[in-house]
Amino acid sequence: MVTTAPLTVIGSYISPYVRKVLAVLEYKGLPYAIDPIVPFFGDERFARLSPARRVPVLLDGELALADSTVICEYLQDKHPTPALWPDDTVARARARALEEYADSVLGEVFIWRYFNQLVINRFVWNQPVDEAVLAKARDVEIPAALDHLEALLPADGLLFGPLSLADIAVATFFRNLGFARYQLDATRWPRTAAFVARVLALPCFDTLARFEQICTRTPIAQQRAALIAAGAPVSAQTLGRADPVKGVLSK
Ligand SMILES: N[C@@H](CCC(=O)N[C@@H](CS)C(=O)NCC(=O)O)C(=O)O
Repeated sequence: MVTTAPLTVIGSYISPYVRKVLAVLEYKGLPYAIDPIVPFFGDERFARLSPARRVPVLLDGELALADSTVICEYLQDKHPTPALWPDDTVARARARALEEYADSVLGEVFIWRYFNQLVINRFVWNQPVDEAVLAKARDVEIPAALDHLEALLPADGLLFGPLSLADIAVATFFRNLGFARYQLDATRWPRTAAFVARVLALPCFDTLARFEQICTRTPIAQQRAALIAAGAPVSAQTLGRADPVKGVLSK
């Protein structure tokens, strides 16, 4: 369905950073519209809103914000409950550190080294897989990140009691590993596997899964129409363009 709402998110359901913002909007019960453009397919108006040409962008009236953490902090400031951070100062600092780790390290390794080779290079740029980059990510870099998480993640429940942005930021990246058919070895990383399954099963993520699946099965040019037909809250306006362009920070 085509919809209008006070808040609009620009960016595809497939992006882990967009998913992080959508999960926060769902968790906080805030209505939104989405312009589900695949990164690299933003037009010149998009480039003015997001100088790095990256998604997500949040539009709230005259305000345009790029960067998922900045957006989530804004939503938290404007709509404080339910809170995205623990109350305790030390726990809050730990949560922020883990959220930053997820955005930077999991983003770099899971997305730019692994998902990029298998999905983006193939479906956006029509390029062959760089087997050396893929093998290093699969055999060295992803296992190192998983070892790190395995030591931090709880055996039960969530990281800091109630759901926090740290839980959301970690879990979102695993969805993309799944899209790239990475099999997480639950015997080697049992806490991580169970934690990710618990968080992704929460309603704020689960609601998005149907629309993500549509995107994974639909050619980029037809995704918007397919999402409208499936009832996704798609914005009336799009800042999409037909052909991809590399962003400022693209690898
Ligand atoms: N720090 C940014 C990272 C966003 C990001 O890397 N988005 C990717 C999509 S998953 C993107 O737009 N890539 C296109 C590009 O870099 O050209 C955030 O948290 O929003």
